[in-house]
Amino acid sequence: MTKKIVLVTGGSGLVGSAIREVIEGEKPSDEEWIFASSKDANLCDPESTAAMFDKYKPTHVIHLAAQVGGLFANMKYKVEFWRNNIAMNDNIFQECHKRGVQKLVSCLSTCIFPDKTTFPIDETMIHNGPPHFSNEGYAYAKRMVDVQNRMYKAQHGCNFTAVIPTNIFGKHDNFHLDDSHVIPGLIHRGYLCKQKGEPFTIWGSGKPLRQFIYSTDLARLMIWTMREYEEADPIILSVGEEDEISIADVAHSVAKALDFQGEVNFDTTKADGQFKKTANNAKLRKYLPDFKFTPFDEAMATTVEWFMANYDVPGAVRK
Ligand code: GFB
Repeated sequence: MTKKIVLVTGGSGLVGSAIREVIEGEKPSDEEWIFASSKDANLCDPESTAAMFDKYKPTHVIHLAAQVGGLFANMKYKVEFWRNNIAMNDNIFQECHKRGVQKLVSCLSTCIFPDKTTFPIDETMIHNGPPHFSNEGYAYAKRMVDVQNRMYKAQHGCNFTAVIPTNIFGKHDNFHLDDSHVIPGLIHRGYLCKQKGEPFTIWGSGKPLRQFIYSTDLARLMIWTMREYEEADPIILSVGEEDEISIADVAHSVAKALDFQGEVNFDTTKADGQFKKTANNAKLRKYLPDFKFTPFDEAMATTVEWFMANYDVPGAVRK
C-alpha cells in the first residue's frame, strides 16, 4: 500500500493548525502529512509554487492558503482579495494537474453564496446571483474554484473538489483588531477592555445572524473529505440551522468566557454586513448523520483560554 503524501497549504493558520493537531493525535500509518506555510512558498508566484511541489511531491493536497479577513478587511481590500486568491488558486490547480495529484480539496466559505436568495442555502445555489457587496472580491475568486474543479474534471479527469464552511473560529486564528473575523476581533477587544476597565463595544447592531464551526470540528471533517468524499461538487461543512446565533449572542458568549463584568454596548456607526447566510447541512448529514459538533460555549472557552495563555508569548498570537 503506497503511502499518501498529503500537502496542506496554509498549514500554520487557523484550520491548518487544527488539522495538524488532529493528525498528530491520530498518527495515521499510511499517510505522511506536510504542513506548508508562506515560509515554504509564495503561492502567488508560479515558480515558487512549482519549487514547493518539487520538494514535497504530494499525492494529495488540502489547499487552505488564501487571503482571508473579516467584514471590514474585505471591504477595504477587495482588489487584493480577488487578485491574490485568483493567483494562488490558479498556481495550485496547475501544479496539481501537471503532477497528477490524486486529490485536491479546496476551502471556500458560505459568504460566496448569493446575498439575495431563499434560505436555507444549499450547495446548488453558488452561482444564482451576486454575493453581498462587502466581500465580492473574495467571493467571486472563491466561486471560480468551483468552476475550476468542474473544468479540470471535464478536460483532464482530475479529482478536485471543495468544502464550504460557515464562519470558523478557534485557536491560532488571526486576532487583528480591525482585519480579523468577528469572534477573534471581539476576544481581543474584550480582553483589552477588561484590562483597562473600559466598556466593551461591539461593532454594528448585533442583530446579524451567523453559524459558526469550531476549527477542530472542521479539521476532522476536512480530513474525512480528503479520505472519503468522492464528488467534484462541493459540500457545505456547517452546524445545523438551529445553531445560528446573533452577533449580540456571540458577544455575550465572549464576555462570559473572558469573565468580563463591565458594560457591553453597540456601535451602530459600524457596518453590519450581510444580515444572514443561513446554510443547511443536509448533504453532510447524509454522509455523516452522527457527527458531533463541539458545543459553542465550550469551544469559545477553549479559544479564549488559548488566547489569554498565549497573548504575551512572542509570535504566538497574530494580532
Ligand atoms: O466575521 P465577520 O467579520 O464577517 O463578522 P462576515 C461580521 C459581523 O460581526 C458584522 C459584526 O455584523 C459586524 O458588524 N462585528 C461586531 C464585528 N464586532 C466585530 C468585530 O470586532 N470585528 C468584526 N470583524 N466584526 C465574512 C466575509 O463575512 O465571513 C469573509 O467577509 C469570510 O469573506 C467570512 O467569508 C467567513 O461573517 O460578515
